Amino acid sequence: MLTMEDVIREGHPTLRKVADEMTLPLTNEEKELADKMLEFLINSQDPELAEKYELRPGVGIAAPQVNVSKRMIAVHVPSEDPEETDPEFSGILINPKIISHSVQQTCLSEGEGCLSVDREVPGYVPRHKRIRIKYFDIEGNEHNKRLKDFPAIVVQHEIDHLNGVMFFDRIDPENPLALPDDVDILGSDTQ
Ligand code: SB7
Ligand code: NI
Repeated sequence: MLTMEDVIREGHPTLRKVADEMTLPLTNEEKELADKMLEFLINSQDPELAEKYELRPGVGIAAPQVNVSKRMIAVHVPSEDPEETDPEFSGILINPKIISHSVQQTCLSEGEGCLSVDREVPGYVPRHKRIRIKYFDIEGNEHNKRLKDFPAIVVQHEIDHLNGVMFFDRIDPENPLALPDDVDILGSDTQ
């Protein structure tokens, strides 16, 4: 099982590397890591398990954050509807790639946080509002999917980790609350 002790923090060189493309089929070791990454997210969103194992709640995690420089991310975004038990978007994405995106941008009203960053960094993080992604699942099947708003933001945050980019790199250093044209602001409650 993964815990916060497995998550590397800001300053670790792996977080600044461009991660390697994965070859399919995945090895058993890679499949095990994929399962553990998704399990970490699900546990981290369960208040009892999060407290028991001292997990920070997370909706996404990228392999480089556990010091594996490979292009694999896990995402688990719960539904906005509290009655709905199925997540809005959940899975392991291998070699994810944004193939097209909207001109319109969006950002979270509360800014972003990161499991690898143990401090609050205030400021808007502009992201594409809508993206079309291509990726492979752990079985090696190819997927093509459109995402918008929060799930799109999460996937962009995770793909950034595969390219050595941190969320605060995208905050305007002069004026963290400055917003470029054509950016809307999305209310956030989940991180
Ligand atoms: C806010 C939080 C996340 C993504 C986008 C907006 C995920 C935070 C957890 N991570 O550090 C994953 O890389
Ligand atoms: Ni992060």
